[in-house]
Amino acid sequence: MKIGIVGYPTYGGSGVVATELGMSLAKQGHKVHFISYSQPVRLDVLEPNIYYHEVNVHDYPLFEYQPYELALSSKMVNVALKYKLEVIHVHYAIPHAYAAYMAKLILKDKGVDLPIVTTLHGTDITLVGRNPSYKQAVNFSINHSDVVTSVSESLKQDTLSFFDIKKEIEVIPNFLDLSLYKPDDSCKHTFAEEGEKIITHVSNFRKVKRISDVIEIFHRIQKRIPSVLLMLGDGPEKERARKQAQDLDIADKVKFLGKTSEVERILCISDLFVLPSEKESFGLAALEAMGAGVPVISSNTGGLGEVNLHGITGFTADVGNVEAMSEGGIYILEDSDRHLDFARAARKQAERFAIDKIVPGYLELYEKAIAKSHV
Ligand code: GMT
Repeated sequence: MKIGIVGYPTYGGSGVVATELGMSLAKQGHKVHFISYSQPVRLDVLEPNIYYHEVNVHDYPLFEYQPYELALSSKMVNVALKYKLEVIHVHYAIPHAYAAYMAKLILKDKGVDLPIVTTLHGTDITLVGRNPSYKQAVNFSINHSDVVTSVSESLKQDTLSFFDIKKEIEVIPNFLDLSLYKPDDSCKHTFAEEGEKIITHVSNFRKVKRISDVIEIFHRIQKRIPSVLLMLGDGPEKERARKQAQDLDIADKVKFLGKTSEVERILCISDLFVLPSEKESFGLAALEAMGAGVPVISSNTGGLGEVNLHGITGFTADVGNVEAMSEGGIYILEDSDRHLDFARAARKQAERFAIDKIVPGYLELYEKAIAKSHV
């Protein structure tokens, strides 16, 4: 199959899912064409069957805002025609689904029918998409996609309640490559003293992640359990978090590691993962921790409860309930047999989301969409 994939190239979850999906399809022999404004961070362009097409936005002094959607639609049309794409899969509705619809119309004018698959990821619905500035266009482009998927049941329900949706939404959860998580404690001493537990958080440090709750939860846990906090990723809330750690006098225990390519290795030496987000349609970061056999303390917002099973793989609590989240963390960490039970359950739950179980679902949808377009 010749497949186009459009997504964000950055560290955000939707970009990671788009990239991992495309690379997995390429390994199976499909020709996968990535279209984005820069090369996706996890994309290995040297692998066979992978092609990368950069969207270039031509600047002009008249523009205060560059017309990215226009350039993206044009690029989709050019790639579709040149490489005879059979389907195009866009990740994150804004502006990708809208640009894809325009590309579809242009192609139709040239006698080509290109089915569009749109995957909704989270904030494109729950935060940005419902904003009055975008709502009409998002609603329209979801309804005009040939196939729509969402990464959790919760996100599907949010989409149906925030928008006027006439399309069936298929839930295809996010996935992970379990072979990347290999138990190896050898670098634990790099971050923690003998007897200290390692607590980890990974995100893009946006407000929605409630970074100050991460620090507060750790502050409470480390009073009872000797531990360090590893903060992986980067973003707008990072400096505030650093200051909070200083004010709480725990700066020496909170280590900011920035954007790292060693996420899997660091998860494999972690004892607990913390994700207290305000909104989280799925929580891929939590799933990745569970793949490494790390119990998770999270909020119960959005799709997090579909990933982190309360009392089994970790604990969930209402957004902002740092007391319950830190008590849950202490309960898991204070008894090594109990910790092992949670860790094993976390890994077992992650196995339900193994890449080879989930990706065939996307292929089936592509086939259906292509078959429909030939009718
Ligand atoms: O919030 C992020 O980390 C980035 C964002 C994205 O779209 O890039 O993540 C969303 O998509 C991820 C992949 O499907 C989900 O795992 C995240 O839960 C979701 N984030 C939110 O809903 C806030």
